[in-house]
Amino acid sequence: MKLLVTGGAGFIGSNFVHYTVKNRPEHSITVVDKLTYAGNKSNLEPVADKIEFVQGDICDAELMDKLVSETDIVVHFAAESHNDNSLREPWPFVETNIVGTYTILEAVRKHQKRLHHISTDEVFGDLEIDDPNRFTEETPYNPSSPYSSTKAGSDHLVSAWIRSFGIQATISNCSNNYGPYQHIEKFIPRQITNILSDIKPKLYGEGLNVRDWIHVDDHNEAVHLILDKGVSGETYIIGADNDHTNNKMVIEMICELMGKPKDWYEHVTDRPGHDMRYAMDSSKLRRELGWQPRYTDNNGMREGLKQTIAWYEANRDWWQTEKDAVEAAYAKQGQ
Ligand code: NAD
Ligand code: TDX
Repeated sequence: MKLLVTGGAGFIGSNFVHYTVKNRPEHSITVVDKLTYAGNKSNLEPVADKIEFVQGDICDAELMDKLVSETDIVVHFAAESHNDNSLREPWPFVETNIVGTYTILEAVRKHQKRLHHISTDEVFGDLEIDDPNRFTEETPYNPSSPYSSTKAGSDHLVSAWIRSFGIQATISNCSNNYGPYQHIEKFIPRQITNILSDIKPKLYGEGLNVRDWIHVDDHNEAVHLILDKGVSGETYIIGADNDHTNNKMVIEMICELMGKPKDWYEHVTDRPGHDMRYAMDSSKLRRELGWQPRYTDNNGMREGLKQTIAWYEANRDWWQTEKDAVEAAYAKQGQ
């Protein structure tokens, strides 16, 4: 199959490309990526001779028309993805996440290709800390931030194009990912690179917020199962059942794994509108497609974090030049 991977120079997209080249060599890959601050062509360096790379914007209708016409399946990762940035400047989120997805949908409709749309658990809003419920494919949408509302909008567009125009498409909503190549503005790599820079990790508010942390390879394996066996028109929830780990516990685990006292961190200003708890019920994906994550529970997360820490230690050149600017932007907000 020919895959067109949007956003393939970003965190999850580049891991998807590496994973596919290694484990699914039957696929050929074209990556289209605008190379925003979050995209880095060097993320694809190890597989550069095995893929085609096009620098371009998913909002460019002419380009997307051409690229989609030449592929079998579009795997759509490209997005503005960071909540804190969406609170500082929402417009790029509206443009890329909504207009970009619309542009892809129109090309998919015209050329009768297939689409897999990558989305997030954040479209469902949040749960109270003691709420035993988990998000399922039937949970109503209730997004909180400019980021999550534009992702919700993009999901609705995909559903409407399936129903109104009969396009072949699937959607997946995944929880928080971690692993190599994640931008250092995000929670886990920010704390790892803080410690490597002798800066104390920064915990928003009390740090009781819960995320269902999933290793990026487990997410990408699920995406491949959906490409192989997913039913058009269906949505699949992806989560690792790690939903008892709050941010404070994650920082303590990172401190411990990096040889610092467990409490070597500081509390900083909380995120406005900060979602409290996400929890995912991925039983449909497990039951219908046979998905089984490898990095489950706290032991799995410790193992995944150890590998991730080792990657940031070994790849200082990848993040060092951006560290001061990222921290300066956070410092302006007291974070
Ligand atoms: P990322 O910010 O690391 O990467 C996004 C990539 O998209 C970058 O390479 C960037 O250059 C590219 N891009 C942005 N705007 C573009 C445009 N207009 N045209 C072409 N390329 C553009 O994001 P990520 O964390 O890898 O997330 C990938 C996808 O997964 C997103 O759709 C996100 O909503 C979703 N998701 C992320 C997580 C997570 O924890 N990171 C969890 C669930 C879902
Ligand atoms: O320095 C920090 N300290 C802190 O306590 C940062 C950067 C974050 N946090 C908190 C906020 C969140 O509760 O950690 C948690 C995780 O924060 P992020 O890494 O910014 O992720 P989140 O906002 O939960 O969203 C992520 O998961 C869902 C991705 O960025 C999204 O793209 C994805 O859709």
